[in-house]
Parts: sequence; C-alpha cells; structure tokens
Amino acid sequence: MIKTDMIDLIANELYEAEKKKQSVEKFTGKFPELNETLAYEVQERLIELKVMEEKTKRVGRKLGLTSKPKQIAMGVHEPSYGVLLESMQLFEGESISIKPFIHARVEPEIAFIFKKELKGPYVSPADVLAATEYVAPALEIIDSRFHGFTFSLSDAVADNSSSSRFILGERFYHPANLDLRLMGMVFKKNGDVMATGAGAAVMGHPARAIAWLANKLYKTGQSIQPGEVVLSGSLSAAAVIAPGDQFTASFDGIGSVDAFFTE
Ligand code: OOG
Ligand code: MG
Repeated sequence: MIKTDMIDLIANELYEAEKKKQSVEKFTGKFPELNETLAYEVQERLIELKVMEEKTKRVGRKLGLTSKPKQIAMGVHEPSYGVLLESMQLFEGESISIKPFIHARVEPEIAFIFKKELKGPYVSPADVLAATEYVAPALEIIDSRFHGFTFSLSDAVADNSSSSRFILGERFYHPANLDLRLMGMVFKKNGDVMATGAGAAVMGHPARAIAWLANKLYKTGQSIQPGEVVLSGSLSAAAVIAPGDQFTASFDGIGSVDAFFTE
C-alpha cells in the first residue's frame, strides 16, 4: 500500500472508531512500517478531519507518557504529543456524561498557557518558564481508540496520544513564584487518595516536558504558539471512571480542579 493511502486509511478508521465508540485493533500489527514519523502524519490527518467535520479549531497540545508511573502503566518508554481542539475543552462544575467515551480514564496534570512563541531547536526549561503566562491545575480525560487500552508508541501517536477531553482549574497563576518541581499533588476519587506526587514526576520538572515538545515540534517546522494551552502529562497512572465518580486534583499553591461523571 502506498504511504499516503495508509495514512488516510488509519486516520479514517480512528475517526470512525471515536465517533461510533468502537475500539479497533492496533495498526502496528497490520502495518509494521507505521513508525513514529508516519504516526505523527496520521495524527495530523486525523486532526484535519476533526477540524473539518466538527467545525472546531486547535487550541494547544498535550504531552503524554512524560512520567514513570504512566510509562510503566502503558509499557511505553518515550513521551508523545497530541493536539488539543476547542471541542475537547470541558468546564468545571458541569457534570460529564461518560456516553461519548469508549473506556475513558482521568489524569492529574499541570497545564501551561503561553504568552510567547516557543520554538526549538534549543529550548530549555528556563525558556519555557519565561514564555509561560500562566500555569493551572488540569484534569485530562484520555480514551484510547484501541481494544483494551493497549498500544505501542506509534499506535498511540496516531490516535492523537489517546486525547479526549480536558478541564482547566478556574484560577490561573503566574509561574514566577512557584517551584513546579517541588509542587505537591494529591489526586482523589470520591474522597479516596488515588495517587500523590510532585511536579518532578514529569521528566524531573514539568517545564522540561514542554521544552522536549518545543524541540520535537521544531523537527517538523512547528512551534508552540502564544495563547496555546499545553498539558504537561499525567503525574500518576490514570484512574478508571464509573458513573457517579468525582475526581479532584489538588496542587500546592495553585488550587484544585474537579470533575464529576454521570451515565
Ligand atoms: C497515552 C497518553 C498519556 C499522559 O498524560 O501521560 C497521557 C495513554 O496513556 O493513553 O495523556
Ligand atoms: Mg495526559
């Protein structure tokens, strides 16, 4: 099969899987040639499809697999990124129906909002902090379009890094007086502590994950744009969701964010 046909075919199948809520077989089995580079081309095609069909627009990026607990849980040992669309944003206080999801999970994350462009190839964590307007607590709802939530890095990348929805806390904070590395985090489900951590769980410092993204995007002529939101990746393994569940991620110094799920 020629390359562009394979890219279109995989993007279409992932688009339909999400729409029909029917998971599919991993593609790396059928297409061993699906490497990371081609997988990012599939992701681009998938995003173009969504922007066209859902009349939405890009609002930022998400990082995935930036912490050891996530890499161990998924058996993948490198970070990935995906695109955030306006249609993926949910707001605190509205209950979230699990109907649109296949087998969604929730993750506690630190979100960055940028005031300046961040362009590789040599972006450092200090450059990231200088370009950051705000940080905010965030919950990401991930949902794999693959059977059993299992995949290789290339499969997950093609699937827009399992992105589904995201919620930002209502208050944003300037990063100047925050130590994101030592920032403590408590992740609760229905009042029970599911995980605890510190910002350093994300590649030693969440800004390092963002620097990785900027330098990675440079290789395909892209950059992080002013105004964009970037999720720096989950500090802990993701939690499964049942109707009636309430999740809270609290971070030292920047408050918390909640999500409540229904049938
Ligand atoms: C891939 C996406 C992981 C994170 O924060 O690590 C992710 C997955 O685990 O499905 O969003
Ligand atoms: Mg995530």
